Amino acid sequence: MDTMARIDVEAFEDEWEDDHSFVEPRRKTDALSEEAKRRLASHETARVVAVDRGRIMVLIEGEVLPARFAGGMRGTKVVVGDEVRVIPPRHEQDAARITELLDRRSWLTRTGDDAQDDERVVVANADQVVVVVTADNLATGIRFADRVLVAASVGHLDAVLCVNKLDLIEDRTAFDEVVERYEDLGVPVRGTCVPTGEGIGELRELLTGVWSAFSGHSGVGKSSLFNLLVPDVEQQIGEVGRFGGRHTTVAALAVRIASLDAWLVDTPGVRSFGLGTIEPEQLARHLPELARLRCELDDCVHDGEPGCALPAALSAGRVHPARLETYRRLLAALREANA
Ligand SMILES: Nc1nc2c(ncn2[C@@H]2O[C@H](COP(=O)(O)OP(=O)(O)OP(=O)(O)O)[C@@H](O)[C@H]2O)c(=O)[nH]1
Ligand SMILES: [Mg+2]
Ligand SMILES: [Zn+2]
Repeated sequence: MDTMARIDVEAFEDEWEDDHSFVEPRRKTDALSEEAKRRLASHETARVVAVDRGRIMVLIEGEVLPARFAGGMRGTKVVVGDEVRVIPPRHEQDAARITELLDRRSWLTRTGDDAQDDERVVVANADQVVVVVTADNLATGIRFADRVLVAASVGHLDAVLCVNKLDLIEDRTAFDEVVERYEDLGVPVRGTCVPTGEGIGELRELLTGVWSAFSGHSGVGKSSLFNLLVPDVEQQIGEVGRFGGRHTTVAALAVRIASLDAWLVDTPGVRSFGLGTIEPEQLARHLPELARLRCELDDCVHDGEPGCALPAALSAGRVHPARLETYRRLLAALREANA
């Protein structure tokens, strides 16, 4: 049953007009009276836990409820993880009304491809992104992961790398090498296997006490891991809404793991992770081993400039050749896209 889709928008806005207790949120809060500010602040804060097309579910004091934008908020977009102020519904069948979108602490955004600037926020306010790749497609996965790591740096998130489907490889040399390379950068790496449960405990440990969002290509096993990590997820999905039931994840969904004091966000798989909003000159700042370089030029992009510290760092092993290759590839892609 889909109650939200049946809400009559006009009736809804009539009700909104009549609601004199409510303060027009479009106005700058500075322009409001103290009394109005107090009323606005008294609206409860809620967390967006699911968004599927127009449908929004929010968590208010432990309860997951459908929500709609209040009249003055039309055109606003929220994503999973957003904090909003809401007026709780008066009747059980009603939707909560979102009256304000609060500032984001962090954001993971991507564009369709590097040439586009159609920024899509994958998740807001998460502490870390868990980039899921597969052991049998490691090179492709790492190219993807390097992009997500840049986006995580831009959006103030930490990152974890999860190499799933360990059962599909026999020789773990390449995997071991990836562990070393990324742990050196401060990115924890965990190898996992859903059928055997290998590595799940180690992954779970990294999730404790924080908000984590999965990111990865379609079919890498994000939802399988999610289901393993959140054993009662079926029940929670039932509560959250009517989005489930398909194999390929179509909408982001946040679920709380009470035993870990953690939140986990499953996201739909993506084909590409575009970095279209990043200026080529800014890119190096988001690769930690390059950000640390002290070159003569402040705005060195480590592309043959005089006094560049990169060659020395490379021969001293402080920059991994594979990561440099990544950097050069991304730099070329962003330059081409900006050209
Ligand atoms: N062999 C193997 N298969 C796995 C493993 N983890 C997941 N799978 C399988 O991979 C397929 C895709 O898994 P999903 O969990 O749906 O992948 P996803 O990343 O959520 O995909 P999207 O929702 O499309 O983004 C399913 O058939 C899973 O059973 C694993 O560790 N080993
Ligand atoms: Mg999925
Ligand atoms: Zn340099």
